[in-house]
Amino acid sequence: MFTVLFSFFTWITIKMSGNKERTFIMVKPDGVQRGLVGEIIKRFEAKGFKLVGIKMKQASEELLKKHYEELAGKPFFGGLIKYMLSGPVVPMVWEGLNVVKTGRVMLGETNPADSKPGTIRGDLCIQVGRNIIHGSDSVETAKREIGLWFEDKELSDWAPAQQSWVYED
Ligand code: IDP
Ligand code: MG
Repeated sequence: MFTVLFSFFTWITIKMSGNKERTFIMVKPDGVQRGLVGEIIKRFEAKGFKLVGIKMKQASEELLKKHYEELAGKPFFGGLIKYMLSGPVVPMVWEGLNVVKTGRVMLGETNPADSKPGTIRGDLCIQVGRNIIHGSDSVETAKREIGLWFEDKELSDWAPAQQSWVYED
């Protein structure tokens, strides 16, 4: 009996923690300037993901260099930092089952020219240096990026009324 109950609760916990995966999504300065914040939020909302954090912010050079630290050696790094400093960004945290991987699929490829129609980059932008949106590439990266851009108290843990209509159980 104990084993059955234990397995059941472990199963429930695993299922729920899957639905609680989080990713860091950010509308870049060109997305903000082009009035695409609403369009981007709309796609994540309509998919069924849950918004748990959002703000508008003029990022500092220090924050952006940390955010993109693994690209520091690339020839486009200077231009990337300048682009990201060129105006406010809209950082967000979205939650849901496989949201990191699915979020990347929704974004499309890094280069909009390689992105399929139906994806955000495939539909809404043209060049790699103006690709309007950032999305974490792994669960580990997402944790690091969320920690860089948000304090814990800025994230809301809430239960959407639609939850049981989005997930099977
Ligand atoms: P990702 O945003 O799809 O994860 P990354 O390889 O992590 O792509 O690169 C981060 C960002 O750096 C890209 O979104 C894009 O803004 C910029 N970037 C990447 N490659 C190039 C390039 O070849 N030229 C200019 N900018 C680039
Ligand atoms: Mg990346």
